[in-house]
Amino acid sequence: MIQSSELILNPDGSVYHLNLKPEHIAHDIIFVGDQNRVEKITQFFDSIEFSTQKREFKTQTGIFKGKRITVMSTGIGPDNIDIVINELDALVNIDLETRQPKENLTSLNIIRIGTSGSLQADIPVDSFVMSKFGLGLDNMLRSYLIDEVSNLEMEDAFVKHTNWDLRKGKPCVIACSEKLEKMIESDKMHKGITATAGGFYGPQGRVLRLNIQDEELNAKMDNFKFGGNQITNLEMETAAIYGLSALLGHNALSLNAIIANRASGTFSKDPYKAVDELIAYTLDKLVKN
Ligand code: R1P
Repeated sequence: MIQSSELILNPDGSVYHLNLKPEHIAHDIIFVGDQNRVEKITQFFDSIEFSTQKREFKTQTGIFKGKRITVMSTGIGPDNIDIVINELDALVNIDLETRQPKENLTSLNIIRIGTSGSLQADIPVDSFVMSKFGLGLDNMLRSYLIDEVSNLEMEDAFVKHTNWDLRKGKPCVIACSEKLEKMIESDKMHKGITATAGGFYGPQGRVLRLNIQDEELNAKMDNFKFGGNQITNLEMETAAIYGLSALLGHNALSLNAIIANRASGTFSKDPYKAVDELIAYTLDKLVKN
C-alpha cells in the first residue's frame, strides 16, 4: 500500500497538485506550458465537461470533433513535469482507494504543444519542430532508473562533443513515441533532438549579469550530430516528459512552435500566431487518427 505521505490526496479524493480524479481525464492529453494556452485549444471544442485549476496546473476535458481530449498546463520546467506525469499516472494506474498499483496498466497519449528557441539558422522563427529525442540537461530524471530507457551512446557522444562538465550531472537522451510520431508527422515539421534545460537564463546560455559555466555550449550543441539527428531547439520540458512517460509506459510526443532563433538572434514578430497554427495542426491530426 502506498502511504498517504507518498501519494497525497485532497479531502475530495483528488490528486494533490492537479486537483483531478480519475474520471476527469481523457486518454489523449495535450500539455501546454502556459495556463492561458489551455483555452486557446479548448475554445475549438464542441463541449467542455470539466475544468479545474490549482496553481499553474489548469485542466479542461471535453470533446473535439467526437474525440475526448484533456488539455492541461504544466507551468515551466522539468520539476513541474515530475509532478504532472506522476499524478496523471496515479490517476490511471493506481487504485486511489486501496492505494495499490493496478494490475492492468493504462497507456496515456501525451502531446506537448510548446514554444521554443531554435539553435539552427535554417530552422526559422514561426516554424514547427517535432522532437525525435529529448536531451535532458537538467537532472530531474537522474532520480529515477533512467538508464533503462536512455540512449546511452548518444549521451556519451554528447558529453564528449561538448566536453560536458559532469559536476552539472550527466545529460540523458530519451526517444519520442514512434506511434505518435507517425500520427503527427508531415513535411511541415522539422525533426530532431530537443535539448531540455533546467532554467531559462544561464542553463540556456543567456548572459545578463552573471557569467556562465560554458559560454560555448550553445555553439557546441548547434553542431552536434548523432545518427543523422541534430539538436534543433532548446526548451524546458521535453526530455522530462519523454523520460517519465517511457518509464511509466505512456506514449509521448513534443511539438514546439519556434518563437526565437538563438543562432540569428531573432524573435517572432507574432509568436501567438505560430502557436495558434501549431494548435490547429495538432488538433486536426489527432482527430484524423
Ligand atoms: C519559458 O519561457 C517557457 O516557454 C517554453 C519553455 O519550455 C518554458 O516552459 O515552453 P512553453 O511556452 O510551453 O511554456
